Amino acid sequence: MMMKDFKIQQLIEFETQRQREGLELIPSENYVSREVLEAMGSVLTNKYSEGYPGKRYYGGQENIDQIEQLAIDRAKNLFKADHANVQPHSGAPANEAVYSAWLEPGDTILAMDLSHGGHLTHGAPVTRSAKLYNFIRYKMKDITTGEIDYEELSQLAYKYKPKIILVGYSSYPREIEYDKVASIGNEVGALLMADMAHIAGLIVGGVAKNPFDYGFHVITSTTHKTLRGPRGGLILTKGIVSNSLKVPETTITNIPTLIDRAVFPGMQGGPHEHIIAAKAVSFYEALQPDFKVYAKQIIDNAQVLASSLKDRGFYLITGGTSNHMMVADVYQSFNLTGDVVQETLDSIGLTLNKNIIPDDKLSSFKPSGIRLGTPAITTRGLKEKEMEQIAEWMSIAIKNHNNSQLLKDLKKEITNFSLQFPLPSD
Ligand code: DSN
Repeated sequence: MMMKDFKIQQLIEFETQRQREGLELIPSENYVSREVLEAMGSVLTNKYSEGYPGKRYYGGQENIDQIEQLAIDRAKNLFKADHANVQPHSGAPANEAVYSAWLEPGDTILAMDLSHGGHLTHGAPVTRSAKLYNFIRYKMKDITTGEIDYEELSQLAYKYKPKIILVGYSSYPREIEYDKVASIGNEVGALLMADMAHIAGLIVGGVAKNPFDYGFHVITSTTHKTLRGPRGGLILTKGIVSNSLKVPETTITNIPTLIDRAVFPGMQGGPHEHIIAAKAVSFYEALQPDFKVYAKQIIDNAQVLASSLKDRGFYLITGGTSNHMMVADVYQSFNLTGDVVQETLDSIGLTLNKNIIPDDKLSSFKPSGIRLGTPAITTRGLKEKEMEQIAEWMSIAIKNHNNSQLLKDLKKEITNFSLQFPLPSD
């Protein structure tokens, strides 16, 4: 399509080219299908539809209601949930909506320390939630294995009686023992909340555990990471929404109703129905049998990438990975900070992100670590043997980060390689 706005058109073309010529290793990114892109770019963006299917404030909803209901039904099916709210604009508002549905200002949330893997919205001091609520932190017990300190978690839960215990992380490469957390949470009467943004696609692909199987009450997620949908958010619960107009009491039975009201009208106005349609399309794709093959390949690739990196001297936090991501302490391994490694690899077409490591002595702008993962490169069709090659490129580039000619040669090699693996939307 030719746009009259040449500047934006050209920048979109440059970005498409950048994506084609490089390999995306940021573990929270992915490449969507053409169908997902087309739903996002549709006339659905023209429509206002405050409310929920069958209960809207504006007319003209006969198609919108069906679209949103399909998204809801497919999300429920994927996650074995009783209720889904598909309206949150992204992961941060999804988490905030749960907090505001269940908590009063000043209430306590027990969540993972941010340097040990917790997300920004799990209480980073700079966020609105951290100003409103009282966040208490648990950590890993042992960063060489990644085992969470469930004993500390239990002690903190008894001491502070949190209203929410939150699991699910942004830079944690191991599985969570949901049963242990659920039994602690049930003893202290906390809402059990799992932020599954990073591993949602692994759960629905059957290669990671589903927190609902262990009695969790609420799952939040983004839809654009391993789930491979549009940029957006999602909240899933057990139980059904009440049709009563009365203000619901803060009980577990009422959690679906409390959350729906916290999203709209509590936090958001008109839902983005073009994005909701794209969510529905990506949920349809995730329900197909080949999504299970994709999810398993993400893990298989991550296993090979982790061991290939270790063979080349990368010190991996927790010793490796059980999911799609790895966090490497490059300061310890190569005496380079994460930002230098990120820039070096960017220059050869491998994109990953600098990342703090547990209890990092350095700053978040110049941290000790990097974070990388396999969801996007697996979508491109890369398999185990290409993981070894990526680790080799990373190692050569990092060890020769001052050799600009060598980096240029690597960039050419990686461009030629990447072009053999088209984007799914090409
Ligand atoms: N920015 C996302 C990530 O990279 O994990 C989380 O919001």
